[in-house]
Amino acid sequence: MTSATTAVDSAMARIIADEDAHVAHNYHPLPVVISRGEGAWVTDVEGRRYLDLLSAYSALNFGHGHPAIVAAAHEQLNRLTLTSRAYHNDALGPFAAALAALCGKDLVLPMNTGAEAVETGIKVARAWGYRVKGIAADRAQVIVAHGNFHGRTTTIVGFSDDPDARADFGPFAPGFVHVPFGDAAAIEAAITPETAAVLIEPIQGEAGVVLPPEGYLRAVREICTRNNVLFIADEIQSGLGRVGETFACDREGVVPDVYLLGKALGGGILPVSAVVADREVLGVIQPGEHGSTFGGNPLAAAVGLRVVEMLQTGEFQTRAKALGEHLEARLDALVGHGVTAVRVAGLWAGVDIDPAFGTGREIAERLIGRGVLVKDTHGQTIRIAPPLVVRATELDWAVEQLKLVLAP
Ligand code: IF1
Repeated sequence: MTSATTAVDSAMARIIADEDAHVAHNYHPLPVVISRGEGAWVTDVEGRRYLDLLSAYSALNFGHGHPAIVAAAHEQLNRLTLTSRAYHNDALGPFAAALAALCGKDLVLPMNTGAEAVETGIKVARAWGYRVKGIAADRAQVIVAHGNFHGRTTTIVGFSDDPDARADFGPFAPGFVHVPFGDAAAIEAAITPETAAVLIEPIQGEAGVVLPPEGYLRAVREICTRNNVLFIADEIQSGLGRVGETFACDREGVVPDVYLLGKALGGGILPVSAVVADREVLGVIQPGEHGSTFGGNPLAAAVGLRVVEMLQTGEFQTRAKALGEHLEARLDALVGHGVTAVRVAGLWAGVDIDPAFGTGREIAERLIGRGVLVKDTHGQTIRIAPPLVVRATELDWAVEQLKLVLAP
């Protein structure tokens, strides 16, 4: 080890020690300190480059520092960043109009984080249940799926079935009914006159990129329509090009009553989320009944508008579909060679590691040494979600690195 390397390593160690000393330990980060990002690549404090196959859990669909998004942010940053919704501003309307059109809906309720969009969606569904469907006060039920991940607020973790997400955070809100993910008949059986909505991820992300059986989303759509129940699709991670379509629901030609959007809607620059639905649903919310200091701020709206404009062409969706097929073929070749199963939707893959070759975390750590960033989830699975600007040759190289670290 040269003195220069020692010095540099100690610089990295100092940064990690600082973070360790001053930041709450609510994460266990992988041992890499990133200081720059461009496109699908990031660079650490020692100048080493990594292909980013996590994309901040799909918040970086357009890559690090996409020039068109950065330009939109700079223009707005130098003009007006925040007004609150106490006043109008000249950025929110155009953003909401474009996003509503992208979704084929009437109205947008802008928020900031994904969890806020989920919480807002639950409030809207309950208000619709009472004011439109006629459910008795405080009796509304929302059907959710086992294995769900919708965020970290106490309401949301209250209907999670992940012990790590809910331990010692109770008491929890009532009004949620669990069914197995992928089982439409179970949803039908769980519906009562007090059911206001079904809330599901069209593809379960945290669970390990779990795809439902073909036809599931169509069945959920039909069951919700027939029972006058809102179909709320949490597309916060699966939406906005990730799965080779604008939304994961598009894979089955299904339009939910409510879209929950976030992550990539902020262009990888700032938190932007939204609840998008027709007037008959979102119109139940009256002035003063819901809000957020930053929700719909001009900077978020300018970035969000640019993101929507980039999705309107369909180029990112087409690219993700084609590259996803390319990626799937290469990952499938690893099955039986350190990999036990692969699940792919567009440029989003869950790869289950054979325990004989290591845990998901161990594989992620080995990949860091080869310049590839992934994230493990639930023990044996690694998630692969590159920015949609990634190149086929970069995917080939990354899968080759995975093959090399899968040594028994
Ligand atoms: C963490 C997981 C992914 C989401 C869906 C809502 C939200 C998320 C489908 C809430 C957020 C993030 C949160 C982050 C890690 C990451 C994650 F591992 F936690 F589950 F992506 F799979 N709906 N997912 O995936 O959005 O409030 O975070 O903006 O909490 O560790 P948020």
